[in-house]
Amino acid sequence: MRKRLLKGDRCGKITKGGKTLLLVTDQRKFLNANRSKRTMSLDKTDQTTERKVGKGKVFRKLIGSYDVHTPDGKVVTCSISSTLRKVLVYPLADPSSRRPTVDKVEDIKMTDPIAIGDEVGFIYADNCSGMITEVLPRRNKLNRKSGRNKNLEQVIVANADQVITVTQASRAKIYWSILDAFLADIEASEIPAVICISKMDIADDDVMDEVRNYEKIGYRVLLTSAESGEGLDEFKDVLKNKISVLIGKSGVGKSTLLNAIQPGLAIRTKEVSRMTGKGKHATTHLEMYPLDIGGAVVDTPGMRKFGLWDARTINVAWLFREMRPYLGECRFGGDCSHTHEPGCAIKGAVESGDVSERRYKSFLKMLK
Ligand SMILES: Nc1nc2c(ncn2[C@@H]2O[C@H](COP(=O)(O)OP(=O)(O)OP(=O)(O)O)[C@@H](O)[C@H]2O)c(=O)[nH]1
Ligand SMILES: [Mg+2]
Ligand SMILES: [Zn+2]
Repeated sequence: MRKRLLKGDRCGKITKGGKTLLLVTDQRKFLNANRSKRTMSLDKTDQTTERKVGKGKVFRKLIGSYDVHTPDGKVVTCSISSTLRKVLVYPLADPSSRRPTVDKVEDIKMTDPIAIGDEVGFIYADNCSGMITEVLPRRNKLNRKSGRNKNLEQVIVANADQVITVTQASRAKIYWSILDAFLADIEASEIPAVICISKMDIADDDVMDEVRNYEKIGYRVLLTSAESGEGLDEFKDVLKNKISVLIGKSGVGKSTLLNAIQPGLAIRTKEVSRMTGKGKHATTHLEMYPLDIGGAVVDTPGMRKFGLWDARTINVAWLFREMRPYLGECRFGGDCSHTHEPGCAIKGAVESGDVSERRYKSFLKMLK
C-alpha cells in the first residue's frame, strides 16, 4: 500500500510527531534499518559555485535518470552532465602539458558512462534531485559488448564484490558450457566468482560429479533449492554485507532465489514454459536491491553469454583456472593455441585426467 505523500514534498518524506520518517518502500525500509551504520553526510557546498554537492552510489538506472543512494540515507534522482558523455582529446605531442586547448571532442565508446554500482559525485538541484558530474574511479567492472552496437562497451555493474553464476541442477548438461563461458568472463573481470547450482530438488543424478570438479579447481559451489529450502542459509550468508551480481541463463531461478531469502524483494518471476521447458524472460532491467542483512544484490535478466568486451586481448586458456599452470609449458610456448599442436601441455593434462575433458570442450567452444 502506498502512503500518501505530503504536499510539496518531492522526496516522499512523511512527517509524524515532528519527526521525519522515510517513505515506506523496500529500499527506504533498508535505509532506515541501517541508520546506525550510516556515515556522516558527505554533502558539502562547492566554494566556487556555492552549489550544494554530494556523493553516493547508483542503485537504479532508467532512461536518462539515475537513483543515487547517499551515505546518509537519501535517494537522489539525478540526470547526467553532458560532459560525461564526451572525451576531450588533447594534442598527442605533449600530453603531459594538458594545454587548455583540446584537439577535438569525441563521444565516449560506452553505451552509458554511468553503471549500477558506480560511486558518483553530483550537484543538488533540490533536496532530492540533482545532476551527476563525476564518476569516481572504479574498483572493477563487469562489462560486455553492447547488444545494440558491438563497438560500444556496456558496463553491467561496477565495484562488485562477487559475481554469482546460477546454473540449474536439472537438465544440467545443457548448462555446463554456458557456466564455463560465464566463469571465463568473470575471471577476465577479476571479480571473485561463486557458482550456485539451483533447483537441487529436481537435480540430475550426475550433477555432483561436476560440482566436485568445480570445487577441485578452486570455485566455491552453493547447492540451493528455493522449493525445498536447501542451501538458502548458506546462500544468504554469502550475500551478507557484499555487493553481489547474479547472472545466469533465463529461467534458472535467479529471481526466485532472491525472493526466497528476502520475501517481497519485488523481483518478478515467471513460470517456465510447460511446452518447451525453457524459461521465459522475467527480469527485464538492471537494478541493485539493498538487502535487509546488509549489502546489496543486482539481479540481471537471463543471458546465454556475455560477449566479453575485450575478448581479443585475453588469452582464453588463462581464463580457465585449471589450465593456468600449463601455460608456457607447451612445445611451441606462447604460440601454442592448445588445439592441435604436438607437445601441448594442456592437451597432455586432458589426456592424463588433470584437466576435465568437458571443461576442455568448453574452452574449444570459446575459441570459435
Ligand atoms: N523445482 C524448482 N523450480 C524452481 C526453483 N527456483 C525457481 N524455480 C522455477 O523456475 C522458473 C524461473 O524462475 P525465475 O526465478 O524467474 O528465473 P530467472 O533466472 O530469474 O529468469 P530470468 O529473469 O528470465 O533471467 C519459475 O517457474 C520458478 O518457479 C527451485 O528451487 N526448484
Ligand atoms: Mg529473473
Ligand atoms: Zn598448448
